[in-house]
Order: sequence, then structure tokens, then C-alpha cells
Amino acid sequence: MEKQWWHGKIAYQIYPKSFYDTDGDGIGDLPGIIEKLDYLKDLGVDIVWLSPVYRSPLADQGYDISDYYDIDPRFGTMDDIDRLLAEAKKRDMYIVMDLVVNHCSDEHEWFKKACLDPEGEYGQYFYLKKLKKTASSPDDAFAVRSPDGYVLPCNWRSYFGGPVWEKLPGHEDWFYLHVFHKKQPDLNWENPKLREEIYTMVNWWLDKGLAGFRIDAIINIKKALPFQNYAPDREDGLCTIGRMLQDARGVGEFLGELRDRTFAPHQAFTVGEVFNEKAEELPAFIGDHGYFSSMFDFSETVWGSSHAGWHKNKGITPDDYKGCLFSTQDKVGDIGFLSNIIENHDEPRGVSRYIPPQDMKIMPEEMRTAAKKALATVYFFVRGLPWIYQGQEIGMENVPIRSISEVDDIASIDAWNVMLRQGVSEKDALLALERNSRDNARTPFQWSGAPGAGFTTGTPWLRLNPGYTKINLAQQTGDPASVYNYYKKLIRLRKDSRYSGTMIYGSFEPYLADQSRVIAYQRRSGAQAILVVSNYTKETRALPLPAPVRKVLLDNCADTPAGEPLQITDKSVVLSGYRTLVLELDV
Ligand code: TEU
Repeated sequence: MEKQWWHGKIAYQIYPKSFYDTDGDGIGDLPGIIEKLDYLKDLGVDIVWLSPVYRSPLADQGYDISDYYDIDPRFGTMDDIDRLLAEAKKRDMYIVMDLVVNHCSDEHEWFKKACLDPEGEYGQYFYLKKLKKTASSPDDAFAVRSPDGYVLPCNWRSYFGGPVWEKLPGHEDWFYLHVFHKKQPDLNWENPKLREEIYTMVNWWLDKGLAGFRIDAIINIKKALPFQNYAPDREDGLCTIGRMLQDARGVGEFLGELRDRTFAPHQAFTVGEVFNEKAEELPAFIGDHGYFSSMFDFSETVWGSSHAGWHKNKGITPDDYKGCLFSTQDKVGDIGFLSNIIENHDEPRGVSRYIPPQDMKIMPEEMRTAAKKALATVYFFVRGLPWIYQGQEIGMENVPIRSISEVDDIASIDAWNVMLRQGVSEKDALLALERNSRDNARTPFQWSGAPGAGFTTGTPWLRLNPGYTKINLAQQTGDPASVYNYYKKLIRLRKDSRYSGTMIYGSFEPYLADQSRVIAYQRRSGAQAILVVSNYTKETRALPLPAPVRKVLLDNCADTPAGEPLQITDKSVVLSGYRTLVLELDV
């Protein structure tokens, strides 16, 4: 693997709507991000990804873009973007924007033109079909119809529920494809003209000084054509998009062209949101000169999810989590550099998911904090680029959901309807939402315990997590034992030139892999060996050491009032509940 400038960096995701509001409208904005750049710099962040701020009706919170060359006024202006780029540059920071090109908004002018003339030039920018009420192959047992009887070209279920086909506004028998929400019509990448439009736009942004992109939902740009039905996997008669993606061939041709025409000439940093990739495709995606610089590892976020509904999603145990971490490391090896996360704007909070909720409920406060730091440590030092999602650095948790009326996220509302249709009780459905909802990550950043959590002086667009009076940055900055100050230590250690070579490029070797609820591994290079070891239980345990300890590099219970002195011998260490160490070994 060739070394790259970004391998030793720390990346951070901002969800602009919920980061920091400077004008009191309850919506975070670009001036707010500029104001907080020093905060991020001080934390140790180098690369900042902004979830979409382009002009948008915000039906899917900006992942539905109506103008790729404009900024939504709720977030700010193009001048704000230019200022952000300049201010980031002054601080040696890199701004990455979201590239959402599987689909646009139904309010984009391309789509409006396509509606006016489906058979014209812009009709070719989308997947439009003129349908009949009689099936072309009436013997296709899986065929589904629109509510008014038109036979749909395929029975795929959109990611947000319901069929992927929707009636084209202004027409009786024309339909368009949307694999996400109906306000997100899919762009037709088979059309070279559409691809040219995308490349022009990407280059326009890169020429502005953007470091690169996080690339949204990109695997979906290649459809398995011609459209066909698959065996339904729910009683709605539809089938998950994932099934179609198994059959889709040739996404690499589009991605290679995108790279060669845009990213490569600009030496852009890119991170793909890639699900459903085929294992043998990894080198093509993130190997040297791959389609992307990096891509997210989602093995633990998708673990245990079910097509049947959110109530069927399984909770992940520490051993399953460890299995995901380790098998990814094994799979990727030296092929490339993955991007590691414990949460993002589509996921529940990592501390509410990867620390057993039953432990979180009963543990004393100090152990809960230790557990949050333990999780941070174990994902931070595996091979790959560590990403922090806003609020993660202060240990923000899932938000209680008392009623569906409190929910904003369209994916959650769909999941709710699916569950109720299946006879799940409202109580159980609410519990499933609490565990899985995308709102969990989207509540405003908890800057302080003041009204509005220091996020806004107005009414926040999405309700605050009521926990903000206890969990907030202001209360953590001065506390050496806080989650926030621990993240600073993690970052400092990863960047410490005495260890960074090993942390970044060293081999990855699982340790005590078969011991339940111990998460431990070694990173080695040359004469250096670093052991990360976590007692991922509430109980005190003695664990063997592979070699004597030269130096304790990090201890998640240091600085805590009740942190007992470490008991280390040449052969073993005693770890209290969730105690986690990073050790340099004498080898
Ligand atoms: O997500 C793509 C995706 O497939 C999922 O993460 C999906 O949103 C989730 O499973 C639904 O519960 C990306 C964005 O990250 C997401 O916010 C957007 O909604 C989606 O694309 C559409 O642009």
C-alpha cells in the first residue's frame, strides 16, 4: 500500500443542521461551523466532512439536492463556503463535502424538465418508464402494480419503504425510479450526458479548493438492467434493493471514469459510502489508485439488521462487535485504508449500541464514562482512518422517544409504519425506534447546559436530547477525566511521532481473541509492539500479558478520582470494569 498524506490524520463528521446555530433560527449554519473551527483544531481534527449544505427542500435533510451549485439559505451562502475553505486552510485543515449523485431532488430543474417532456433530453437523465395496466409477461408471479393498476417494471422496495416506482408528476402512465425517497429520483448514470454534468460539477467544487468528497450511497448508481422482479422478502410483495445490487455488474466502469475525470487530476481525498460491495472488489475500490481513497467500514453497523423490520434487528454483543472489528482487519489487510466509525448521521449513538445497554443502565456513572472511553480506544487504534461524528467526543447518547410525533427522520417513520402493519405493539415499536432511529445522532450538539444546549438561542429544529444538562462540552472541558479530554489524549497519542508509524502502518494481531468480552490486539512494526487491551465487562479481571510492559501510553481510568493504581506484573494485569489500556511492550 502506498503511503498517503491523510493516513495519519483524524477526520470528523459535521451534520450542519445540528452543529451550531449563529442566527437563532434553530438550524445550524456555515458561520457556526467557521466559528467552531478552532474548537475542532484544538481537539486535533484535520479533515472535516460536512453532510450536505447544497440547496435542497430538505426532505431527506439535504440528501435531496435541488441545485448542486448553490448553498441552501438555511445553512448560509456561497461566500460562507469560500470563507470556510479559507479559514480551514489557515489552520491546515481540509474540508470534504458530501457528493450525492445517485439521485437529486424532485425539485431539481433536470427533473422538472423531465416531467414536462419525459421523452426529451432530460427524460434521459432519469429512469422513466411508460407503463401499461396489463403485464408484458403475465406469468411473472412477482409482478406488482401501482395503486391504480399499472404493472411496475420491478418489485424492488425503496430504502425508505414502498415500491421504487412513483407516478411522474403531470402524467398518468409515466413512472420514475427512486431507490430512496420519492423526492429523490435516481439519476441515470447509463447516460453519458448525465455523467458529464456530474464531472463538471465535481470539478467545479474541487477547483474551489475543496479537499474532496464523502460519496453518498454510491453503489446504487449501477442498476441490474433490464428491470426484473425478485422473490419478495416481506408480505408487501417487494424485495430489498440489496438483492438487485447482487446482480448489478459494472459499477467499476462508472467509478473509474469518475475518478479519472475528477478526483485523480485534483488529487482529491475521497471516502465512499459503500455497502454491498463484493469482497473481491476491495482492491479496485480502495487499493492503490482505487476508485476512492478510503471507504467506511460498516460491518458492525449492519450487523444483525433484518429485512423484516426494525423490531427484528438484533442487538450486538461485545463479542460480535469484536468479531466485526477483527474480521474487517483480516479482510482488508494491506489492500488499503478503511475509514473507521462508531456512529454517523444514519446510525444510533455508538455508546448506546456497542456498550451493552443493560450494562449502561446499571453501571455507576464513573464506569459508564470508562466504558465510553473503552469503546473509543478499541476502535481508534485498529488499522484505518479514525472518524469522529459530532458529539461522539463528549459521549452523546441515544435520545428517548416517547411518541412517533417526536420523530423527524423519514427512515424511522417508514420503519414505524412497517412495524405497526406487522402487528408490533406501539410500545415495542417505540423501543425499536429508540434503538435504531437516525434521529439519535441528529439531535443538536450539546455545547453547554444552558437553554438550547448552547446550540441555539431559538427553538432547535429537532428536540434536544434531555440529557444535555448532564452531558455537554462546557461541563467536560475543565474535567481531566471527561470523555472529551480522553478523546484529545487518543488523538495526541495517535499523532505522537514515537508511535504513529506503528499505529498507522503496523501489523494488526488479535490478542486473547477467544476470551469473551476481552477486546485486545497488538500493533507491531519493527522492534515496536503496542498492545490495546480492554476488559469489556463490569467485573474486575486479571488478564495475561504477551510481554512485559515498557510504558503505559494510555489508561482510560487515569485522572478519575476512584481510578485505582494499576496492578501490572511482567506477566499479567488486573483491570477493573471497562478499564482499557494502551501499552508499549518490551519485545
Ligand atoms: O445513506 C445510504 C444508505 O443506504 C443508508 O445508510 C440508509 O440511509 C439507511 O439505511 C436508512 O435507514 C445515505 C445517507 O447517508 C443518508 O443520510 C441518506 O438518507 C441516503 O444516502 C440517501 O441519500
